[in-house]
Amino acid sequence: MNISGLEPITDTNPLAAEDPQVWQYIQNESQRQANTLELIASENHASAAVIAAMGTCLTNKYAEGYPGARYYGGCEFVDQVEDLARDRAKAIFGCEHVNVQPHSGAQANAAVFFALMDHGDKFASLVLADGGHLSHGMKINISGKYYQPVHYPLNYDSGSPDFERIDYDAVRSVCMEHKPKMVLCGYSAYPRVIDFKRFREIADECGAILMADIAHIAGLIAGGAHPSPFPHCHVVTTTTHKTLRGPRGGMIMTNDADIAKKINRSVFPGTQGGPLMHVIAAKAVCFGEALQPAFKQYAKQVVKNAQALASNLEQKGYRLTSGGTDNHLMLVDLRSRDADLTGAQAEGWLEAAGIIVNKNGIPQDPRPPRVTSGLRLGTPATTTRGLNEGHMAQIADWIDRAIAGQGDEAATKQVRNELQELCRQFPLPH
Ligand code: DSN
Repeated sequence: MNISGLEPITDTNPLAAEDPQVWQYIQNESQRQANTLELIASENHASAAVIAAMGTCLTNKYAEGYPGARYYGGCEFVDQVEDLARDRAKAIFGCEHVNVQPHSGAQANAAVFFALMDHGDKFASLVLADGGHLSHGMKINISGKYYQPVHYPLNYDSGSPDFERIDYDAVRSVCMEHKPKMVLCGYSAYPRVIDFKRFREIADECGAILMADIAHIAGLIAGGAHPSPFPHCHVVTTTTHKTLRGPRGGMIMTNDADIAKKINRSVFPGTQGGPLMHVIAAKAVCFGEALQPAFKQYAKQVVKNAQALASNLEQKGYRLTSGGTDNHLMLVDLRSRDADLTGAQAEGWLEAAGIIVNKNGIPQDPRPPRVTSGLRLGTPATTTRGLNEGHMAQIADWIDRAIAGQGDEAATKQVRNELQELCRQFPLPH
């Protein structure tokens, strides 16, 4: 890793002066981010303003409770911050009730489950291995231990035009058979548009609450590049740091006053204590950015870039699950290039060349999660950097060369040198 050009340690930076070791590690990470291309679909580059909000005195404040009803004195200004964050989120997503306190997406999901289901209740979701999330019913997660997941399938018929897409008829069958208390849609590795209206029809037919976890696509929804879960879903969770490009954190939204009341009690004191007010301030800043017209352009460009990257990879012979993408991510089936190639190998070769990705299982992957047959690639971070469809053709070429080189030192170095020139031309926003 090239970390030359680090700023010298000076006593004008309080962190550098007090703890040069931590400061140095942070500088190294900053240089790593600057000198590589980030294609992890769940990562992004937050703005300098978002990052500045997190490094403030709001971290000092205890504010258990909600604005106007706290268990601590001195909350006048943090109340304003939390109200502002909630109001901006309502304006972005067009909903009536928002809780901005969840520390993460998994915490938000746990709070919704705790609010709306009893121990042992059934819920329907997509299994992690098919693109779901660990908090959607993985056996060793609280969602799979305290509640009963029943999983609906994708279409597994390779001859079907809907291969590897949500099979809505099968969702309906599973839901009508099991009568779950909740139906959960929204995924971590699913490249296609989600039909929230169809999910609501199924939920209504089987008498279930409809929950959407829009962690991955929240920024696309905010920017009008993916349909909204409202008014179809009863409750919606998200993270704020993926396509939404804010601080690391979670959020829960609903239009139902009764659900909102239960959710608020479930977040605090049900599953969390004091909110992270410095992070909530950064959420407010992020939401302010998402309300700007430029964010619509950003969201649309994320999708255009993903589609450009997808078609360039397909031209090079890589099979993409479901045949492409409608959103910010794609799943590459590496076996289409070489039956023995694994996600773990490709992830390592790409990282050495300066392209950061994650290995990812593909639907019905015979290999275990630490190996996998696939890669998940996404364009939120490179789009933030200012890259466009033309750059995606170049990136597809680098990906292909790095994989074909199988870690060969000269081939890897060549890609890395070319890529660093692009990184220099498109610096990070912070
Ligand atoms: N770990 C996240 C992702 O990468 O999709 C989901 O929480």
